[in-house]
Amino acid sequence: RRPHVQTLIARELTNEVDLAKLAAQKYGPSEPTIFSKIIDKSIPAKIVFEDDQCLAFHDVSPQAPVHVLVIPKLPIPQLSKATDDDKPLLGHLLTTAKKVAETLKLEEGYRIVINDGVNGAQSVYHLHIHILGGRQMNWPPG
Ligand code: TR5
Repeated sequence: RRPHVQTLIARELTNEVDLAKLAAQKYGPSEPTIFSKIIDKSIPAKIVFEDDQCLAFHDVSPQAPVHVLVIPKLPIPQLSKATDDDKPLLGHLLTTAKKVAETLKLEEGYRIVINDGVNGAQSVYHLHIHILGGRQMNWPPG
C-alpha cells in the first residue's frame, strides 16, 4: 500500500522527485510547471512563508496591492483533481492563507480565489490559492 502523503512528509522522504512521482500516481501524468522551479528555488520568488507542506510567494503580476499565492509542495494540478485524502493538505493551505493575510496586515479583508480549469481561467496547472488585498474588491468577478 502506498504511504499517505502526510506520512511521507512526516518521514521527510519528500524531495521534489518523490512528490512528483506521488502526484503522477494520484492525479495522472502532468508536466512540471514554473511553480516546481519556485519550490526547488531554481528560479527566484519573493517568498513570504514556507513550511514542509507549502510555500507562499508574491505573484509576479499582481492584480491588487497585495497578491500572494499559496501552493502545496505536492504538485496537485488543480482543485478538481484533489481527493478526499488531500483534505488535511487543503485545510493546511487555507489556514496558511489566513495566517499570511494576517502577516501582511490585511485587516480590512481580502479575497481568496482558486481558479480551476479552462472556464476558471486557470493558467498554471499546479494548485494555488490567490490572496488578493489592499484595495476594495468588486463582485461579481470578471
Ligand atoms: O491564472 P491562475 O489562477 O492559474 O494563476 C496563475 C498565477 O501565477 C497568475 O496570477 C500569474 O501572474 C502567476 N505567476 C505566473 C508566473 C509566476 C507567477 N507568480 C510568481 N512568479 C512567477 N514566475 C516566475 N513565472 C510565471 N510564469
